[in-house]
Amino acid sequence: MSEAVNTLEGWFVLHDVRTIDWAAWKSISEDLRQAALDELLTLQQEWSQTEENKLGSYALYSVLGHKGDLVFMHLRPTMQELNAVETAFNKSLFAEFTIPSYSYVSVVELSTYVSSPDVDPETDPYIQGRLKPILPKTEHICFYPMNKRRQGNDNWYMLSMEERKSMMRSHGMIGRSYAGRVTQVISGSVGFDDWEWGVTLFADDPITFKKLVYEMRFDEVSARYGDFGSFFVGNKVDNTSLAELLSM
Ligand code: 76R
Repeated sequence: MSEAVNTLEGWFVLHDVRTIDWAAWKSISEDLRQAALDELLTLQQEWSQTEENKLGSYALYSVLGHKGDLVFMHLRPTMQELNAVETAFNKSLFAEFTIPSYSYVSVVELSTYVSSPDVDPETDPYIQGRLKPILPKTEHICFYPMNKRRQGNDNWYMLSMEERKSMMRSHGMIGRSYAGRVTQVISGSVGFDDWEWGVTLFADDPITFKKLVYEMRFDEVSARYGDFGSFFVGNKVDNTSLAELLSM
């Protein structure tokens, strides 16, 4: 049996994609729409406060295409807290005008393929910061789930630790050449959701997503062992653009 890599886990993650029921939203009064928006802004204020207190993080993007209209990304220290955020939103007036279209449950994960053995992950501020990330406020988000392939001769889980380490090193080198242009949050979802990882990328220029993902396709770990789910791409929504997006 090959040796499993040791992983470090941080905050739990929920990607919650909603489609707006525009016909229903349009059919209610301006006052009711305003009340729903105000309540949503109050929820957002709570989420921002949690983020300021470093007890979680939050991002809201409007999704392009028919896969959904909004993606809420929440991070919390426990599954209970994450579930509470989801439930609070579901009880809100605005949620009555949304249809859940996709969700993904995972936990921020760092593997130790390329980590230094001299560092104590429990106390190292850099590692702790990556495990409990405050999400960047970039203009765009890109999310997709993925697996490592287990098929015939292409079985990631049958490779030796040394082989996987060397491929992950090459992967990390490509990633690092995008430093400053993209921030990635890798979250593990084995046992939690339908794929093995969630990949969330943040960038100000959406072309960076295309370039990075394309370049990685040529790298062995993605070319040979990567299987990918649906891609979601979105634009940042702040309070002003949220009001605009929802105005009739
Ligand atoms: O943690 C680290 O930064 C060290 C190096 C590193 C690891 C261990 C790293 C760096 N990644 C790691 C693990 Mn990654 N990553 C992806 C995708 O589309 C594709 O082809 C794959 C999706 C992208 C775009 C990406 C970007 N990475 C992983 C794992 C877990 C593998 C396992 O445990 O078997 C997955 C699934 C995965 C997938 N990666 C980086 C990036 C980028 C941009 C970096 C550089 C980060 C930096 O140094 O700032």
